[in-house]
Amino acid sequence: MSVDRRHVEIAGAGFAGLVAAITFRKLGWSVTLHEKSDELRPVGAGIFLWENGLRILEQCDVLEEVLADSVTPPFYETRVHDLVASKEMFGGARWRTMARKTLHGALAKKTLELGVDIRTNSNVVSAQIDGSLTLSSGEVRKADLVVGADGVGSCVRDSLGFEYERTFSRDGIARVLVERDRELTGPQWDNVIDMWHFAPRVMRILYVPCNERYLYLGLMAPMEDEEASRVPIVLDAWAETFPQLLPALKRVAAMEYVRRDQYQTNELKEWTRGKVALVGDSAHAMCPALAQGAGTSMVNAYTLAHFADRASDIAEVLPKWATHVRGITDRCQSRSAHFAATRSMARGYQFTAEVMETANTDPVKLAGF
Ligand code: FAD
Ligand code: 5PR
Repeated sequence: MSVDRRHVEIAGAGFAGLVAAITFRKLGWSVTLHEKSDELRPVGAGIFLWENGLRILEQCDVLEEVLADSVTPPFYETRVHDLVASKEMFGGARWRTMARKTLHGALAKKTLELGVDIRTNSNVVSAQIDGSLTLSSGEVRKADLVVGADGVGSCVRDSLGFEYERTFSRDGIARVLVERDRELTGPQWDNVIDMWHFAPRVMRILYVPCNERYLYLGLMAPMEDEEASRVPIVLDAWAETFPQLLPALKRVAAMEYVRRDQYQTNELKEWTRGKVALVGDSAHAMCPALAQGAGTSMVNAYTLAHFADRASDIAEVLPKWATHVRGITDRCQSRSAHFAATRSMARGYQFTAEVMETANTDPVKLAGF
């Protein structure tokens, strides 16, 4: 049995915090994970993972479990005004679609198995560069390293005054998980279908099979289109543009609570300060166009743990880690922002080798092995 050597305090049990907790624990650290909610639960609907994220699942020993409850659709199809613009298979590269609870559930279970000290209802209010965390209860927790994985509204980040630039794009998206319907079966409904309409108004639905049971739907429209932005959704407006999806849209219209987000990009000058490191959306919230929000979060959490574990001086290694990994994240973030701003994913065949750089990154190599 490994002796607990060093101690890490992690704020936030999203994908970044869970992967950080698992990786540090596997390296023999003692780990406390703070989650402000009353239980570990996922936010959001469905998710794509690519080679980079799937490798992380391998490293966390949860790949089999996630594969059993996810799919690789035959094609990633793009349609404009109901005409097929492209059908992509990413040159055989691995990709997978799933419900977010499949991924979050597998990671959460693993943190428990590994003996991570998980504290729910634990609200982090600030961090200090000497490696301590302050909770809303007033308790101060000391560690060799503090990880701010507390998402886009990060208290760890804001309490330390990290500077960042936040940009919103013009579109918003409602993302839901609905039961699959017998009316939407047959081979064509097994594809991811990204359906764009530009006239008479801009409306898009990203249709994503997650497994036998669930569909992930993203309903996108400009923020200024009041009717198309309304939640619960206005069924007539969506069904007029997407009549073929009527059975699924009826299910969406019947949902009482539907969350809608505006696309945003946060660019930080630094990701680290003293013995504090930010990972995931707290450091690099990005537009979802390349479906890499979660992938980059998990990769950065994993590489952080390995850099910290190898270092004798944590404060000294953190900026080196950030410099080493962030180029690839920054490029993904700016490409995603560009696709969101120009809506140019609609042209089809946008997943070039350059654009797929992040998706195809091997995190194990990136961590320096
Ligand atoms: P988060 O997942 O936001 O996790 C942060 C965690 O920290 C949460 O559990 C939160 O409760 C906790 N927390 C926050 N503040 C505190 C505090 N002060 N103290 C303690 N705990 C705290 N990407 C996709 O690829 N596909 C999608 O379908 C998709 N859907 C999304 C839907 C929503 C609603 C959101 C917000 C994002 C979505 N994204 C999606 C983006 C992607 O999910 C994120 O990039 C990824 O989840 C980031 O992970 P994270 O761990 O950094 O942050
Ligand atoms: N791809 C994915 C996605 O969830 C969204 C987008 C692209 C997987 C929206 O959430 O461009 O809006 C997108």
